[in-house]
Amino acid sequence: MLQAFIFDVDGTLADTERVHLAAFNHAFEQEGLGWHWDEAHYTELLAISGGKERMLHHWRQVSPGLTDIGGAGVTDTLNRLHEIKTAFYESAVADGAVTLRPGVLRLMDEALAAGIRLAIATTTSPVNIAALLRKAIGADWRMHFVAIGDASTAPNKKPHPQVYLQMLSALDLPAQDCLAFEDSANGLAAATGAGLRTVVTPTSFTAHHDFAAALRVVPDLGAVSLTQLRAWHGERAPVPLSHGAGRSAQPVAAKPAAAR
Ligand code: XBP
Ligand code: MG
Repeated sequence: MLQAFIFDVDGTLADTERVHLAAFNHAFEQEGLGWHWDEAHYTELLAISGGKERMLHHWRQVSPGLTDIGGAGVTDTLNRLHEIKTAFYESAVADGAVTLRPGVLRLMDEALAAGIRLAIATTTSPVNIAALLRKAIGADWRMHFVAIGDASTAPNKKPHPQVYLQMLSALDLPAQDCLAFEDSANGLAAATGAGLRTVVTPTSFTAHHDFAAALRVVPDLGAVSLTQLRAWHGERAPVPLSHGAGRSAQPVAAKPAAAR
């Protein structure tokens, strides 16, 4: 029986990557790196989950032998760049740069009213989640989610299933009683790797990805009802776990979702 929704953030709750891209380029310019990612390049770089990992991948692509910039080593430089990037992104989101995608808030409300619990499984940084949902839901946004798995709880980024396994553990539910929502191939692989049936809502950055393993692929959730999600969820047997996936989660303390 469908008991919980587990939402990805970037691309799923909101189409955020254009703002992430602007934030990365702002950090590169502020630090005088001479790097600039255009949308086509960023679309390719999104194959790497995690902003720091993405920048490290680019660094190794453009300057493989470079181990120091301005006296700071790779890790210190990436950490500083990511701090600048995250501050810019947080401020842009607080100023209304992104809104939730169609149907997301309505389905969250309908789910909570029907006793279906909510969790988040993302590779983005915690501050980015708070900025987006504080703006979209309000100061009490955290009360609506039983648990949140993010870059701070799951160091193994998507397509590794760790963050979804953590959420199943926090929800204390088997995968077959949950439904995941994703936007990308990495996210779909992570969710199905944890045994979750997954509804995919692609963005312009991920429309070309392979979503064959999805339960459904829809342009967005604007025309999707809770009744429809229940029917889709009931259509298919649980997804088989990927090899060893069942053993890789460290449980994350769950917080009770308050009534809305
Ligand atoms: C998408 C990501 C994140 C964002 C950038 O996360 O891969 O890395 O692109 O955010 P999701 P950070 O799992 O929500 O789709 O710079 O904080 O990583
Ligand atoms: Mg995503």
